[in-house]
Amino acid sequence: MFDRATIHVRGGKGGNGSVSFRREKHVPRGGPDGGDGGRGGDVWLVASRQVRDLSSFRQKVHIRAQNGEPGAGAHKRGADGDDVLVEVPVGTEVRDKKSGQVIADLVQEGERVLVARGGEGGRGNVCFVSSRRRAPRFAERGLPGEERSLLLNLKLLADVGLVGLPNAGKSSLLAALTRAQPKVAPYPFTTLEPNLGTLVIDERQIVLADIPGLIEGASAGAGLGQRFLAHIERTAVLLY
Ligand SMILES: Nc1nc2c(ncn2[C@@H]2O[C@H](COP(=O)(O)OP(=O)(O)OP(=O)(O)O)[C@@H](O)[C@H]2O)c(=O)[nH]1
Ligand SMILES: [Mg+2]
Repeated sequence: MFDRATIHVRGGKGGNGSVSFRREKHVPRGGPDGGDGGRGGDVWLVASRQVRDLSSFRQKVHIRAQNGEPGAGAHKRGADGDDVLVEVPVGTEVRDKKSGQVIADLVQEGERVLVARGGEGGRGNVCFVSSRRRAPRFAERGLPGEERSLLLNLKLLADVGLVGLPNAGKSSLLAALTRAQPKVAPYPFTTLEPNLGTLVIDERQIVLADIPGLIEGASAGAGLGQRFLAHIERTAVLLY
């Protein structure tokens, strides 16, 4: 199960402003008319139930939004770059890789977060006209988009977490209560990846999570512990 990934995101660059002067028949020296550049697109992450895990981010992934178009003559503003929506599984925690800070915890279907803002477009030369400078021969450049690396960490969303020593019968219980078919065997650490099962009681659905067995010191990394504790962090009930 791919429950961790690193991705690199970058907003689109803003389009450059235009340096342009009006050209018309019989008007020898037209005024400046260079338009502004468009904004670069933003990168968003959105939680989706269609995505089950982070395996689509297995390889180092670079995601960038579209650049803004440059401005043009006749006061034409460049088109804005398109935003990019990246689907991640519901339950994905998003951290800034450099600071380690949590940016978002996407626990609801459709919940989204802006992770890299596109750059502003540059202003065209029209904007730089003043009483002393009637014909500016310069315009602003578009700004680069925000750029950063993100750590994605998927934490399953279950109502009940089954915890216990290896070989205690957790997977057997999950198999007995739900239609899940986890591997059951008479030796410790049979379960290496979390299993989910759904129990239906009075039209209510309860999701049970079976995780690898825990031994003493799991929270400090003993056995397979630490890595899977995150998956039961958000359950309403822990069943021991
Ligand atoms: N006698 C008895 N054996 C059981 C019971 N429940 C499960 N077992 C047996 O205990 C063994 C381990 O069961 P699992 O369900 O794989 O245990 P687990 O807690 O998921 O183990 P790990 O995934 O390795 O942590 C299997 O051989 C099961 O058949 C029970 O209620 N009574
Ligand atoms: Mg098991």
